[in-house]
Amino acid sequence: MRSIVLISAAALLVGTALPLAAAESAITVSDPYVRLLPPGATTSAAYLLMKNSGAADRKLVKADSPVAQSIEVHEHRTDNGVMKMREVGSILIKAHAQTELKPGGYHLMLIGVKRPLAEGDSVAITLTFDDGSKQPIAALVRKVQTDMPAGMVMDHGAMKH
Ligand SMILES: [Cu+2]
Repeated sequence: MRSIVLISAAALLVGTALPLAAAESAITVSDPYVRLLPPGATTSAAYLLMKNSGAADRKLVKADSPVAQSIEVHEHRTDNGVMKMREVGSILIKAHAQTELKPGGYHLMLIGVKRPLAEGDSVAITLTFDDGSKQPIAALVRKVQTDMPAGMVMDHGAMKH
């Protein structure tokens, strides 16, 4: 009987701990990757898919990486046929929905990349959400197929922030 009592005590502990753990991990990140840039480039972009399994809307407010001096949360938008990008304060991931960061849309701008990034390299990025929770991810460097002309990509990389 004693062991049964212990088991139910343990179950109780797990039961109380789970809601907290779930609150921390309502956002699931999948397929994070960083755009491969030509040698010498020090600005790149990271893309990923965020799924919110929680009941509350969540916002991505910040990202950091040891390989970049800073990371800005950006959005690409086409205004009158001209593609522009701007810094946005946050990216919304609605409750029970998902938000994709992808070429031509939202992205994380890696500024001041400190070392050359080769295809297949893993880039550590820490995401911070509006509830204060943080999530470390590992983004693989990969070639990104794009419809943008090469000049546009170069402009993007050279853009002053
Ligand atoms: Cu950008």
